[in-house]
Amino acid sequence: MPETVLLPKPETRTGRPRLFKVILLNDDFTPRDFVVKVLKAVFRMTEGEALGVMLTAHRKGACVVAVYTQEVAETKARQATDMGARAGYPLAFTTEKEG
Ligand code: TYC
Repeated sequence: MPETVLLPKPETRTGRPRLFKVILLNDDFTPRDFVVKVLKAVFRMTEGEALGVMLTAHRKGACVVAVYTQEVAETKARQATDMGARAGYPLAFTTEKEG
């Protein structure tokens, strides 16, 4: 019987992981101070950082919040979107592959 050769899993890779942007989308209903609260809680932003990101999304329609590995980006986007939904707001965060 030939020996079984265990090959490394395809996802066992070295090198740089793919990065994903978390993007905040504007809406007409979520209060500004609630958006700031979510950004501080989920993305560990200061008040000033959160205000800047919120205002950019408010004025331009969307703003990049931060960049993470795929799993972290998707988890944070879901947690932040869930915070809005639990409070009855349509606040939405999406993710997008970098580059
Ligand atoms: N546009 C909202 C308002 O005027 C505030 C807001 C800003 C909502 C940014 C979402 O991503 C957002 N109350």
